[in-house]
Amino acid sequence: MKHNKLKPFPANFFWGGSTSAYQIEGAWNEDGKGPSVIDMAKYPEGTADFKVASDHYHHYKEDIALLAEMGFKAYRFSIAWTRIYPNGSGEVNQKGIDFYNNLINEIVSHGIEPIVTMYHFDLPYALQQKGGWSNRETIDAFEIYAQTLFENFGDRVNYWLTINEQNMMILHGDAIGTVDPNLENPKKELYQQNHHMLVAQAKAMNLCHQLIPNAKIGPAPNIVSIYPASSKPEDIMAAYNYSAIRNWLYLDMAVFGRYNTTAWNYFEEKGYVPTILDFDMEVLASAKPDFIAFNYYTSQTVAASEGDGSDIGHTGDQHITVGEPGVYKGANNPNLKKNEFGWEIDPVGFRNTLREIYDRYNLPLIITENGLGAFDKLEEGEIVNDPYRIEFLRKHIEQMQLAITDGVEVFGFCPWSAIDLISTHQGCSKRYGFIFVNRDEFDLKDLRRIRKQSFYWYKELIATNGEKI
Ligand code: BGP
Repeated sequence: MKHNKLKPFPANFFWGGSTSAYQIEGAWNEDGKGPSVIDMAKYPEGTADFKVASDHYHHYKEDIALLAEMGFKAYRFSIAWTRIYPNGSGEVNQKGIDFYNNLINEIVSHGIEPIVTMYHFDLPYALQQKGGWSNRETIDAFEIYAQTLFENFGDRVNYWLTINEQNMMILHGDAIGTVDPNLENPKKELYQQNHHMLVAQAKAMNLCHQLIPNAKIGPAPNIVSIYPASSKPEDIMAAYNYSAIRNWLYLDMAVFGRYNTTAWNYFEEKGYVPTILDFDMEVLASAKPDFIAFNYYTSQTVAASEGDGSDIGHTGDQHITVGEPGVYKGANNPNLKKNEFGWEIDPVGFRNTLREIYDRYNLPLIITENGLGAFDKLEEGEIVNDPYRIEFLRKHIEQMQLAITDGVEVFGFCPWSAIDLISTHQGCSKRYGFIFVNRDEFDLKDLRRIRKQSFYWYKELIATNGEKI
């Protein structure tokens, strides 16, 4: 729809940015922290691991001061489960609690709203060794961990996100580093793990409402509009299939507490039906999120399956469609340009996605990731020019405002990433932040922080509540 007049961004809109613990903190084995699956995973040769990352653990005061200088209203970060429970369960590590108390105090003292992801890919390795999410004990461990977070930080944290991109861990966990390489029947097992994560999420949402009634909690999947490659009815069916498996399986469960019909049918067809225990469905139906958080980088396009191996295109990236025989085939969208990493750029798709989610679930929305990875360069005079990032974000913010004008309730935008950090599986040269961190793939240099051109642009945008895009 064309609008003659745009609605302004709501007052108190959460302009902010996002990070995750393992990608920014470093200090991977300090102060009692246990190893996570990410610490133990193998990464492609030539890319940095996550051991030092941006060393935020030792720079957090300086980092939060910079976010405050940009005018951040909210900051989305994750808590490392292994700092709180080094073995996933058992003894609490007080130093981990202390670190996040200090971090949250720092954030709050600058008038920034903390938005906390409880679990962002970094499952405690000790739990993985006992079967990880295949083992129902991990549900109990997550519930206890959630309770510890609510009890220790619930007096200052009003916004909670349960699990980051559960759907990407199921669909692309091998690329992310979360899949146990020893799984015998990975796909079937992953949908069993998925079921357990959904139950764990439901329990955490209920617990949050009981223990800190004024707080709000929601899921944080990666949701994007799925386009059919053509108007061929078979292509449209493929888009329905992939939408159900990629998007609605997760949100239908989080919001309505039931399995999406198409996704369930897919489980039956492929032999992936999970074992469901008595009361699981009751727990799932009882839990209600207060909002939906989602990450959006690109739309995806699919065509009808050819029914053979040719359906499987590119593998190894969480934002490029893979395809599955008999279900859908990944396709390029000839209308869209790609970034340097082959991800299609689709700001209008962002508006489409916002509308699709809101029409379906009618809950307030917050974007917890959106952004552009690029090989930024530090120039003489402490200058980092990143006009491509400004352009990317500007176009997405414009479309978000159009979605708001369409009637979608959006209460925040936290692009990826607040500060440079290590990419999920492409090392540190692929940068996303408003703030440059001076290190190379393997040379840690001085890790000093440098404001990029986008820092000043975003600062002004926030100061004008999005009027000056
Ligand atoms: C999302 C993850 C983030 C982040 C982002 C960018 O899937 O939630 O943790 O890494 O993608 O991806 P990448 O780091 O692969 O460029």
